[in-house]
Amino acid sequence: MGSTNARQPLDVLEKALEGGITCFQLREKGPGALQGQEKLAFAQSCQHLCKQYGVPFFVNDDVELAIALEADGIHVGQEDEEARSVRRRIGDQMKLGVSVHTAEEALAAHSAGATYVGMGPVYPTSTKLDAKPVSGTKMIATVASLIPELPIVGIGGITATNAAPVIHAGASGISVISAIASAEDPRQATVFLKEALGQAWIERNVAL
Ligand code: TZP
Ligand code: MG
Repeated sequence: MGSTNARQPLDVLEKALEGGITCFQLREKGPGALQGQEKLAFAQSCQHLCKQYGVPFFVNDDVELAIALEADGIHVGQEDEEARSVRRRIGDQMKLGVSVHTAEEALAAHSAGATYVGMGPVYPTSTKLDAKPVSGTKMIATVASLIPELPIVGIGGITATNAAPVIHAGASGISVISAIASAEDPRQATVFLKEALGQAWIERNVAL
């Protein structure tokens, strides 16, 4: 998150909601991350804001928190609780996102009950320090043709100027942190991202 916005995450979220994000994921981790009651209260504030805009609220990693808040979704990585076990705990209503990096992981996530998979980092990023090597869009294309019914969300270094190849490769959407959170104007940055995505969708449909 950029220095201007670092102390007002709820303000950034509200601007992003005004700009038209279609999903929000709470990813509270790293040095200085809120814990316990503070994390719970912050999560509730984010969820409340999302509800006002009718935007689904997801929790990253923390299955207990997602269940306690009756979140719309939970997202886990390969190093977190196993997707099949998460699906068992959350039932069939809550959405389940799983980060994958290979076709095998995507197939496993699909059969474990994932609603969608996250793939990346598509481009270089400094946001996630323990991110895997940059994957480009090729693996997205592979998974999209292997499991067409499984939505893919690209992540990592995505901006309004480089989002199109992610959609062209077969992703259903993109996920960003810095392109919105570090922007001078998070609302306008969201609008630009949506415009880029809209254009990419037109190009993809024309190419079909
Ligand atoms: N997983 C892979 S890259 C990444 C995550 C959570 C960080 C994406 O952040 P940014 O700022 O949009 O590159
Ligand atoms: Mg994780």
